[in-house]
Amino acid sequence: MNKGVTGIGSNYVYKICIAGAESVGKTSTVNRWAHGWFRHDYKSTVGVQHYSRTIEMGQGENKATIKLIIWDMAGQEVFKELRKSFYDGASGLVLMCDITRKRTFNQLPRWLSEATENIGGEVPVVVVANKGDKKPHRVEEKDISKFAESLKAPHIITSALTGSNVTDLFELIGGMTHKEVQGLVPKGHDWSNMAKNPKPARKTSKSSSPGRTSKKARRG
Ligand SMILES: Nc1nc2c(ncn2[C@@H]2O[C@H](COP(=O)(O)OP(=O)(O)OP(=O)(O)O)[C@@H](O)[C@H]2O)c(=O)[nH]1
Ligand SMILES: [Mg+2]
Repeated sequence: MNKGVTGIGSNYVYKICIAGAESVGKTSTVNRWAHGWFRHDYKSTVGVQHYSRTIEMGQGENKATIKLIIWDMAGQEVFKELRKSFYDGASGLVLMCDITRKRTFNQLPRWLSEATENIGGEVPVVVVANKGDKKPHRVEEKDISKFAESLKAPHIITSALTGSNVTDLFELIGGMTHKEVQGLVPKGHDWSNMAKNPKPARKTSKSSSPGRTSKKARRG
């Protein structure tokens, strides 16, 4: 299995899949990160879209230039079969729900199973609740946190509209993926002590308990 491609010198390239129900804001979040813009109308993704951006990680000897290739999956049910082939070779996974739609949160275990089965092994996971700007929030953060912790994953609340925590999200999954693929942490590493504040605006250090996919992930 391809667990990410090691580039030349300090350059590394990783494939990250972003999965979750239709209209949770996957494409919007990636567009915010890769291009810096947001569109209010909904144009569902057909199949998959690709984005890439290079980020700098670490300092001193640990400094690395990392290119993330994001595979933005179509969330609509009609693309279920088509999606299967898109997960191959992914080194990291972002599971996204819409914090204003409980159903999209309840479906995350199903998305995890789909990704895990088709990636064919364990990869680091970040659980994301998007549309943090929008009210009412119908998914409580404690439930998001509990689910994420069950996967040993960090969770983060983002807004593609305002850009809140979007950069943090990709730095988080990029860093986790890089460390795992390059063996900077042992395989199966428990990320739960990784310091990452998903809510910088509040200056409260919400714990991040990073995680990974597992073949034993429960189905939803
Ligand atoms: N208020 C608010 N709206 C958002 C946010 N992110 C996305 N949206 C809106 O939600 C709708 C769906 O966004 P998309 O990014 O297309 O959702 P998606 O998950 O890619 O959907 P599929 O491609 O069908 O799987 C669009 O109308 C966006 O403008 C957000 O953070 N806040
Ligand atoms: Mg989309």
